Amino acid sequence: MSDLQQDEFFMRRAITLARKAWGQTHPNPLVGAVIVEGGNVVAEGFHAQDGGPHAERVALANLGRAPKPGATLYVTLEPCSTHGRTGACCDAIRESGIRRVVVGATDPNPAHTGRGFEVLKAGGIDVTSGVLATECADLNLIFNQWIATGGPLLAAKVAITLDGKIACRTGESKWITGEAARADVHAWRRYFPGIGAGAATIMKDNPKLTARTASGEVWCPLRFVFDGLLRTVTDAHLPDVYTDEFRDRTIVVTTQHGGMGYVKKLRNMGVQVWVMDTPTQRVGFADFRRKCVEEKIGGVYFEGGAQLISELLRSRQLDYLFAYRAPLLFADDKAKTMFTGLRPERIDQAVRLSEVRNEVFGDDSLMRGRVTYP
Ligand code: AOF
Ligand code: ZN
Repeated sequence: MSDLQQDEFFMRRAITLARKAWGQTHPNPLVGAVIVEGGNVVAEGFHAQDGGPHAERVALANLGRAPKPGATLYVTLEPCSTHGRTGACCDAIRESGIRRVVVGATDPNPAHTGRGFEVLKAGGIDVTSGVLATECADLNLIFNQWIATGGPLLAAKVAITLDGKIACRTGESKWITGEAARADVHAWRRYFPGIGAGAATIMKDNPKLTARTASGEVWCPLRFVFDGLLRTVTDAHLPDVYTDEFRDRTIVVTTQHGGMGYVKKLRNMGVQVWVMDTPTQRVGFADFRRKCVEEKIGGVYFEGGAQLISELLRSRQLDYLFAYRAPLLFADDKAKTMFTGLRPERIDQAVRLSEVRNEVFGDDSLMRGRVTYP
């Protein structure tokens, strides 16, 4: 193995470790670290939760002795150089006597960016940065957004045919994508603090909006129901998200036009309601974003339907898109289309994804990336 191959090999292990805290560190990042001596991993660590010890310190503690001369620390994120809720990792590394550090992504936190490298180098440590940097940064879609903008990552998931359809002309939509793609959706549901769906989707599908984790347990994120007029609430019927065991994790986002009687009814049942002050009968996503900032909600994963997600796009509030595409063609202009409402006349007026990642799930493929507006 060349030196670069060796660095990438151990960085991959650090990435795997970072993922162990998938969805559990917000608003802090996922970070993994390994200590290598003589070509062998001798200690590992990851950042398990917000406010907890950092990955580098966990790995050093797990080693339980001084690193041997020639030891290398691999870490997916630039070590912190300030004393936050925990001491600066750069200090811990310098004190440990480790002489070589290999880093994945640069920390986008303005308090840290680039400083960690300087501090380590000033301490006589040999620093290699940027190893699998894209993969390491990709661990932290939400943290990267929150630390740079102070706001949440509003993301949407769509499952479409090759011609961009989400249902046949009859409305049949189950299932466009296969099982492997749907399992990946569950993993992303676990990553995001909140899931969002519109009133139409709640009424049509009565979804649970929970995630099945790899170990088979059920995880319930915050579940946002966007329902400006409270159409999902009637005297006769209520969807499962308002009545199940996780109903205190459901937040109905509505307007003052929604009928205060039903707001009270929901609150009495233990469901949370955000009444947004708006002149229209629909919830504005810029207002929703501001409310997420207030409530410190780092990201929301919108799952439908087409109208809600198109509106997010039209209002330029969609930050990230997960597009699963199945090898199907409906070739029917009466089949339901995912995105509507924009009218580009030239290609350069189109919405485009950047930082694109392509992944394969059986015969389906996922293209995901940051939404950039013309
Ligand atoms: C690291 N290793 O494992 C993590 C880092 O409030 P604190 O003390 O947890 O500090 C949070 C900041 O530290 C966070 O914004 C990010 O810049 C960095 N996170 N750094 O060296 C880690 N979790
Ligand atoms: Zn740190």
